Amino acid sequence: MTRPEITQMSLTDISMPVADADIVTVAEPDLTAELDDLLARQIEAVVTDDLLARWRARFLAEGLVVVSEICPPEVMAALCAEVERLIAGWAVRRDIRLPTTSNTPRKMNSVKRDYIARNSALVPLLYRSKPLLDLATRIAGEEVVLCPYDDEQFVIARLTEPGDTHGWHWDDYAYGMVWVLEAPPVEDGGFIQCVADTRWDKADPRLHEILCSRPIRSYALKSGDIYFLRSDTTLHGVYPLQRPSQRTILNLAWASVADWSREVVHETTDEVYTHRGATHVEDGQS
Ligand SMILES: O=C(O)CCC(=O)C(=O)O
Ligand SMILES: [Fe+2]
Repeated sequence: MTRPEITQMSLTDISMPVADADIVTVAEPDLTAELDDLLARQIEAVVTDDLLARWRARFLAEGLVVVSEICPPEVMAALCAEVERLIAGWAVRRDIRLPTTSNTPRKMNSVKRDYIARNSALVPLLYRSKPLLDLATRIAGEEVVLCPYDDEQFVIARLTEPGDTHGWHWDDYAYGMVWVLEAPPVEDGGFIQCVADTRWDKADPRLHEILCSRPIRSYALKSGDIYFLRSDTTLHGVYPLQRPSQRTILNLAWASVADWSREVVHETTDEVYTHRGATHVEDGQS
């Protein structure tokens, strides 16, 4: 059996607009195979048993592990171009505070899941990519599956202004793979911070108590880095930008099998990524 030919040209084709198509119908089998093949080959080449053991130990200890090596450069380049196009077309400005996380702020431009799913083939393909889910499963030590709640599956966020931040929070579902497409120098802020092994009580989040009782780890990531996060039990937030700059991420949110049988109330995502309180930037159409 021969492998599909992999070219920059066909990756560019993956990132063509697919207006008003559903993600189930946009994934051309050969493009799915091409992306999966690229990722599988890269992962096989870089993730030795020894590296996997180190990633897993760090993930268990810190709730976050940086896994940037898994992405071939041509996939990262195609993804950056794709996210740029999605932001230009569908980014919406958010500036809100959320009571369920002790009123921490969300000040950012974001593209919500529906707009991404309707206008991108590449992002939904990445989200469902078997080699990525398999790797996540090996790091987590349990099966990592798609998120049962569509709106939380993937999101794009860009910080640009001084004070822009994705404030301290937990996510509703167990796992996230965050693709840091652009990161400012650490002196400008915009770095991710975590408090491992913490629990979210939505009725009484006691954020400051948790911050004061546990060590906070900060990660100076650079453009092109990727991290895997235990997002439901790792308190996390992005340090506010200190000056005009640009930090852009794509978050792929996955679930545990247990998440599928849990009752989850989604008020945080609904508040951040639905239209309430949103103002448009650029040529946003939402
Ligand atoms: O921007 C980041 O690095 C984190 C994103 C995040 O926590 C989220 O989208 O829920
Ligand atoms: Fe998060």
